[in-house]
Amino acid sequence: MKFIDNDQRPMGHGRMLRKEDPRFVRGKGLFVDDVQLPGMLHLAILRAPVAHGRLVSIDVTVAEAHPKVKLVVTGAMLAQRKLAWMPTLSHDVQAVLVTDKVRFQGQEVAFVVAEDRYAARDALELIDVVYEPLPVVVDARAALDDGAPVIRDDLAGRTDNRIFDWETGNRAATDAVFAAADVVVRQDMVYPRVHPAPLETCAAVADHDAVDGALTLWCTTQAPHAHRTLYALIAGLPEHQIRVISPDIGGGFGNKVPIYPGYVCAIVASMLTGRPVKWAEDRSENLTSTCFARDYRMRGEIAATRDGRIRAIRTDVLADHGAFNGVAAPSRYPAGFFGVFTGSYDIEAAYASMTAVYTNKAPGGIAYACSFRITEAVYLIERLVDCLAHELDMDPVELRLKNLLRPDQFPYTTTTGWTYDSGDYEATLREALRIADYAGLRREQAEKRARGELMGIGVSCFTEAVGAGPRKDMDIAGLAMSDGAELQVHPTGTAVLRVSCQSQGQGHETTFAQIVAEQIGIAPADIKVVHGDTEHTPFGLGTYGSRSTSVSGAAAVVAARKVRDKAMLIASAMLEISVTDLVWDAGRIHVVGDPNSSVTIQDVARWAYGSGELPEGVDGGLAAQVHYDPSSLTYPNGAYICVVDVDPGTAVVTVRRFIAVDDCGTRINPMIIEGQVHRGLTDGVGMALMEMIAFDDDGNCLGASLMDYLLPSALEVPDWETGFTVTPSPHHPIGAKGVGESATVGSPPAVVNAVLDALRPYGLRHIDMPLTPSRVWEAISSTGLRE
Ligand code: PCD
Repeated sequence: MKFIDNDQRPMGHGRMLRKEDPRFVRGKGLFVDDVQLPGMLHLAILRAPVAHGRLVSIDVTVAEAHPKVKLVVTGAMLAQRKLAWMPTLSHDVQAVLVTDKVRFQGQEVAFVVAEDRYAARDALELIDVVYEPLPVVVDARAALDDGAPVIRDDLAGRTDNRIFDWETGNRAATDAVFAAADVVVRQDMVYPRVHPAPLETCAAVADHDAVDGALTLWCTTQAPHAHRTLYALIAGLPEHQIRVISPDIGGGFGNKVPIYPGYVCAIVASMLTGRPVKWAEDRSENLTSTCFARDYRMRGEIAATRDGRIRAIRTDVLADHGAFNGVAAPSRYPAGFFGVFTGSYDIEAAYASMTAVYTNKAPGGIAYACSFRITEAVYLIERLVDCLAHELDMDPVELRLKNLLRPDQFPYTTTTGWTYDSGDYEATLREALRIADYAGLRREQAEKRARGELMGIGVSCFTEAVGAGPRKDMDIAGLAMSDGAELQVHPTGTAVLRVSCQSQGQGHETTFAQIVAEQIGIAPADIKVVHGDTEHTPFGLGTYGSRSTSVSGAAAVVAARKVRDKAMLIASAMLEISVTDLVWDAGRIHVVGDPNSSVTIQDVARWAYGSGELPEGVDGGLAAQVHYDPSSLTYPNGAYICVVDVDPGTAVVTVRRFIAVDDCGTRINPMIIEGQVHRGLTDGVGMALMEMIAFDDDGNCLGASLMDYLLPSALEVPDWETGFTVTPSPHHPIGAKGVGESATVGSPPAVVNAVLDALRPYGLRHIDMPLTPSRVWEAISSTGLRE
């Protein structure tokens, strides 16, 4: 059953070229910034130069006098309309425009609406603002100091910067295992603040029709339906009068999940001017003011027996959420899915505690290419396992093999309460070892070490938790995380599938057509997938946390199966035989034992809309609609091996090879999966070696452009070597699990483990990401072992 790939199948799942690519490669996509409406105005936002400062005065008279300026709006003006603050996705509020004080550099202070983008930007310079600087807090630890300036004094009764305290697992049981353990290893580590940095920045075009009261919003959102509901709540507009259109999206990566002030400003501007208004960020605005990710300081501890049996894990985390808690995570999970920090191992006891704080940084904690904080959790455990291997002087693969969950343990409930659906972790790891020729790599390393060369091999085994989520447990802003799908087969036998998820480049127009094709035998080319328009799709929570395949994909399967069931009934009337005497065979329905007596799904469709007789109780037409509530999450897993060379003269790390074996259950389109994995691995190498959004003591963002914030390009990454195992999810209707973020989640620890393995001769156990040449150089120098 394993290692089977449906490469060559013409009809359903398989390696099919992407239906959306002909328009993308010809530059014919429609992105928000391509939307041009008659009479459209342009909006630009004035952003705060200081990170913390009281707003003393703001004078917009000169800007208003600019000949091309139509409107200038300040926080005070929004406050009059009760629009100065908006809810975030995590039960906090965020300023749309500053009314009282600035809380991070780049925060929205005022906006200008003008006839063109350049005039709007020019007029920003004409606004005169006086700030009274306040002491700045950029360090999460300092935010907890007694007497630290209170950043969120807008919240009634606030006397400190603590957002929440959270814990999971059993503290006493974990402490007891630690107290009795043979070996305990402790390691502090930082997962630095990084930014999703999608190719397309955030943008919106708002068009409010004052006559009929309807609002159309073209918007870079990963969750059009959820956004519509929130706009209804924020702006007090009737929800049925709001249409959110998320056209082609140039990458989301979690960056386009929250509602940003710019979107709200565009809506307000259109309402006030009576004209369509476009707002589009530039790169620096995107990097400095939209949601960042990670920024966790973790103290990790792992307890084991002397022979390498992992028994317990314990961690304490300080989470920096920036000035507004903009985290996108299901309500009951303020720390996202960090609770899955026991990873791929059978661990007796675990305990995590976390404190989240406000700092003078842009709002944060977005699920950037991870299912809500699982990236941090995977990094923690995978680094700790390597630290333990270091301590025990054991091969990191051998240590993992000793502790990985066994196939017969599934479904497996972790000590922190997460039930993994399926997996064969050892098979996945063994496949990676085979592709890598692990033994050969270790031999090569030994030879190189003898010559003073620094080669490292790093391993990581990860478990993701995707497909949020069951409505009994998971909601965002009160909206349960289930998804809709509607499938309509036309009289001529082509079909339209309408889904609530939202592609940002993943290829849903292809894979969702394949999902349906596999079920009803209509070719993917004849199935159109409609998404990203609240007027034309069923309600659902959108695309992030790799949830589309697990939730919307399941909805599509169930809708298709309903259509198939109805087609069988109609076929029984057409063939004048009982439905129990019919068999379904990939789009053809025939009489048992008589393949020649058959009708196709296309024949059935024509009949369904025609005047032919239908069975008792069956109505005309061929369509179905479903709202799918997943019973649980799906848990993809993977085993990654990274090979690096560290230049002893410059401390530059080169990733020479990277082997990624992923198990996402049933594979719909292997080509798309490989693309997803390649992308995620590039992300992972970037975070491990290059990316970090840093701040100086005054709260100036030091990563405000792509000159300063380094993103990896093809030059920094090797040719990826991918493999797979297939362990279907038992509760997903086709056994598929998500895969979109797996590689981003699983790869950073493999890279860091590889670098530390290369530096073994120096006795180093840990260096914090990003492993830039200067950091690696400093670490090597600190050992005193280099002359
Ligand atoms: N698949 C297949 N098979 C399987 C699975 C899957 O084939 N088994 C495929 C599908 O269909 C799609 C893809 O693959 O197409 C993916 O999927 P998934 O995993 O389900 O996911 P989704 O939901 O769809 O998506 C989402 C993700 C995320 S989340 C992210 S970050 C990223 C990824 O996705 N993003 C992006 N990827 C991508 N790609 C691109 N191109 N772009 C983008 O933006 Mo978050 O939370 O948001 O942070």
